[in-house]
Amino acid sequence: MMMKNMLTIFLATAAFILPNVANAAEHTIKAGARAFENDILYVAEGDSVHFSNMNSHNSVSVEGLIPEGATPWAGGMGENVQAHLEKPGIYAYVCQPHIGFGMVGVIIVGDVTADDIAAYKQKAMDTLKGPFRRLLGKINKIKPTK
Ligand SMILES: [Cu+2]
Repeated sequence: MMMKNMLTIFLATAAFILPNVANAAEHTIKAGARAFENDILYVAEGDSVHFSNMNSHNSVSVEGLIPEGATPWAGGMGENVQAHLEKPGIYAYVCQPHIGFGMVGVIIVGDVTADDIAAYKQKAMDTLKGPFRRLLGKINKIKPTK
């Protein structure tokens, strides 16, 4: 009985101290012919995303359009790269050979407000050039989570 109580206390403490580790989920974004599925994905802080079926594609995060201090990723062609999303906020990414087809996406990590989205959209409009502006269509579809 004593051991069981101690185990319960230990597990409760571990879950409290390590919420991201305890609850981290892995999501998959699949490369279709000329699009990511899903191209607008909502996940929790600490989750990771695995890009799959990347045979003739890549996934590269967009500089300046990931949260401050977040780790960027740059998968090579055909690489089923994994992104660890430790910082809350909005992450934009593209498939470099297919940006012009609109093969771009956004991942929303944790909670974002309407104000967060408006500020992100403004930054995107100010910085994205040429085919990268295809991202604006995805950003316009992001919904506040609180
Ligand atoms: Cu592609």
